[in-house]
Amino acid sequence: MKNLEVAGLLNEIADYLEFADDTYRVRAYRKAALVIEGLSEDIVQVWQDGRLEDLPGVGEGIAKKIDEFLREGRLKYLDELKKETPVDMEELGAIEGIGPKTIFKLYKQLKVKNVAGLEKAAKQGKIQKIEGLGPTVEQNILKSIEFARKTKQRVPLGFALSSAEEVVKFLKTLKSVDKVNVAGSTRRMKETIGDIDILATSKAPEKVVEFFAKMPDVSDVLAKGPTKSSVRLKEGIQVDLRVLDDKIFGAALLYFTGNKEHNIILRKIAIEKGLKLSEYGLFDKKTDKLVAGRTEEEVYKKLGMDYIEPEMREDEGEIELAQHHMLPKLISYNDIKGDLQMHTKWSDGNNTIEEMAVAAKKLGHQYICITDHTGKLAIAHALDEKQIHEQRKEIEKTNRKLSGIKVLQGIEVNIKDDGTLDMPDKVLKELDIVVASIHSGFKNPKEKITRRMLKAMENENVDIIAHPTGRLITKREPYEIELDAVFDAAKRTGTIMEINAYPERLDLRDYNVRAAVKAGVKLVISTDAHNADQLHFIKLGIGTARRGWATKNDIINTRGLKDMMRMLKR
Ligand code: DGT
Ligand code: CA
Ligand code: CA
Ligand code: ZN
Repeated sequence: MKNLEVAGLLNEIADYLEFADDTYRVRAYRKAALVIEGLSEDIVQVWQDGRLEDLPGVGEGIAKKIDEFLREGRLKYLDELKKETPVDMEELGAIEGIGPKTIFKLYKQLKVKNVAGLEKAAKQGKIQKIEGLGPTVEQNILKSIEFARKTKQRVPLGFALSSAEEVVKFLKTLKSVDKVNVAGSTRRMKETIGDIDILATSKAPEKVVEFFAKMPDVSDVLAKGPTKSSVRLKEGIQVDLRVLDDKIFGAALLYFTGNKEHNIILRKIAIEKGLKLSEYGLFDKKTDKLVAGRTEEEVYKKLGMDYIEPEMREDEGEIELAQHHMLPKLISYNDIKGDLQMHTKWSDGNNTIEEMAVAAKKLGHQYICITDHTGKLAIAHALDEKQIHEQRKEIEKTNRKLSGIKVLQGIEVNIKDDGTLDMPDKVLKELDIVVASIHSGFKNPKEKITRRMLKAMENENVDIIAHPTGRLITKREPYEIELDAVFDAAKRTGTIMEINAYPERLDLRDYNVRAAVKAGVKLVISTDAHNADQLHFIKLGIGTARRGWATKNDIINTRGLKDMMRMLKR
């Protein structure tokens, strides 16, 4: 449905109208946006029937703009508003905690036009003097600017990984390429990526480098030599390629996978054994003879330790475990049997239940759980009790129609300010799985958020806590929460903690997973997919679980349906 898109468009117009100081029209656009956001039928249908003006709050002027947008996919009026506005709304809008009203105020009183101006005004203590803002807002603005700056240069793994996979696929089409492998932080599945590192083997390296630099996605060639090259892709991320001899591929892969600290320790261990380790191989120090290099496994073996999975190579104690043959056996990328959080057209998703089920089956899943939003959450189309019953019928119909995949009915229910849920227990009881999460009050003090969470976990109907820290990788810090207490409660109450695989979330994150595993908490890896293509995100969650040293046994959705259900509270 295009409802959210149209509502977004009207809100964007309202944002810009704040600058015209036209409160009447700002209100009109916001009201219309709210109506369309909450509409239960498709706005395109309303438009095609010529019923736009029947909607409350939609007059002739707004109807015309919606019409133009749905016909042309753009709106001249908005383009003009953007051109006339003296401030960089896009840049300023990305700073968490200030909305269009504040931006307008700051422009009017302090002539703030962009983030640089905003920072200057905050540092000079000018923002706290503005009515309605104050010192806390000023401090938060400075923190948000810092956060935006810190995270801007790095790309979330989800985006980098698909770019890296594209490059690998492209290079494999060239005949003279033998092996291609992703290295660096992307191979370690780190949550953000500085640049993508790729290694290839070939007898004709120059040909490979040439081919690489001419990929259709390349915007700039930053460097090019006989065996290596760096390019910038159109999406903005840098890719480094090195072409090597097959004899030393393992040693090079080990070196360029990193991380640096892990490498340094390996080199020290090599020296203690009278060897020398580099990107060119493992050599005997006296004779300079190559001892190992073709595979990573043989290098680790000659260094006297077990093979260490890339996701663990962070100098977090993994080397010692490998030396004592005590490494955990990590969950593997094909261990997952189902996905327990996703949204459909019933709330803010883009596909039907059946479409999600068919796509999940193609991925090899045996079951999925539909968890559309419910209650009074500020998200469009949150389901009410009646709609939950209607959805049940559709799920049953889908289950009768499809074989090889079982669809469960769940919901994502909001944990309210006082820790109660915004759906009564008698409704929750009837669902297969209940996923609860915090979507409001992110700035509450630590004790309060922790208390809210614990209270929700005490509810016997709550099976899973979704995205437990609320962070968005490049946008929002996690809310403050006492995770140790949460994990204790998870164990005590049998509540499952989610590793949300959505690229912006990865929440729990790697070291939180490790703490949860250590505390004996059971986990689930779910995609939170909002359309069928996003079911692929599961691998990002698995990568995060592996970085947290989780084994198959720690993750409930590595089990078949019956066994998985038995892991839930009820
Ligand atoms: P990134 O790109 O910031 O997300 O992180 P990485 O880990 O991909 O780092 P990058 O691209 O600078 O280098 C790739 C790998 O190459 C790195 O993980 C380890 C290795 N490496 C790079 N520079 C050095 C170094 O100075 N010493 C050692 N021992 N290894 C290095
Ligand atoms: Ca890198
Ligand atoms: Ca690099
Ligand atoms: Zn959510």
